[in-house]
Amino acid sequence: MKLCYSPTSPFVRKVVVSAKEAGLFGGIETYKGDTSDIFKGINPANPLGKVPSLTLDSGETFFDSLVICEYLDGLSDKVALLPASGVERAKVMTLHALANGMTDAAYQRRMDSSAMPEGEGSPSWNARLRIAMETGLDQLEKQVSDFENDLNIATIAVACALGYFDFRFSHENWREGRPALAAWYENFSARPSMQETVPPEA
Ligand SMILES: N[C@@H](CCC(=O)N[C@@H](CS)C(=O)NCC(=O)O)C(=O)O
Repeated sequence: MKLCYSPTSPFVRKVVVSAKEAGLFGGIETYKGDTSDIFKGINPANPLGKVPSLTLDSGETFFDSLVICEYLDGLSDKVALLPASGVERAKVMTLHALANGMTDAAYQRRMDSSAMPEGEGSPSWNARLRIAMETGLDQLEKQVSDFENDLNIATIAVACALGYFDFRFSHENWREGRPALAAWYENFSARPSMQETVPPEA
């Protein structure tokens, strides 16, 4: 299996943490996306141009990050990243959607303010995305006691979202006023899978 990745992508990090927790990372080869032309995107294996994607030895390619995590989960009996069905599955998927949406908002803000040509960013859209990040954080603070002991695709996604906020938006100090979430993250981010995937300095 080959994973197209970027060392700073929170979506890639979610896949790599999941693969490590599932005991599968040793069987995955990685290669970097091509960042030379932002208009083509960074990953030719995905028509959307995004990382991550996972290509099997048969040539079959999967994306996006949730699809890859679900596929890996099915290969491993070390952990259960997703409940099989029913309300429990829908709850985990919803928490994952919240964390992924917050990550996406943060990533879009970052691209809007830093990667676009000078003067092309939109302050109003950036402000809208910041609100999604903040209300998402407030929701997680309320909900953390429901998931604090879980290791699954949702808690991995929450940790990768918070790690990305630290990486790109540390000046906005998401921990302020959210002590329960901060304490949970402190504990979760000590896991070897998280420590081994900390993004490099920008
Ligand atoms: N929904 C996708 C999001 C992936 C994504 O946005 N990846 C970013 C890196 S963090 C990317 O490849 N951006 C390059 C581009 O859009 O050109 C997933 O979960 O895999």
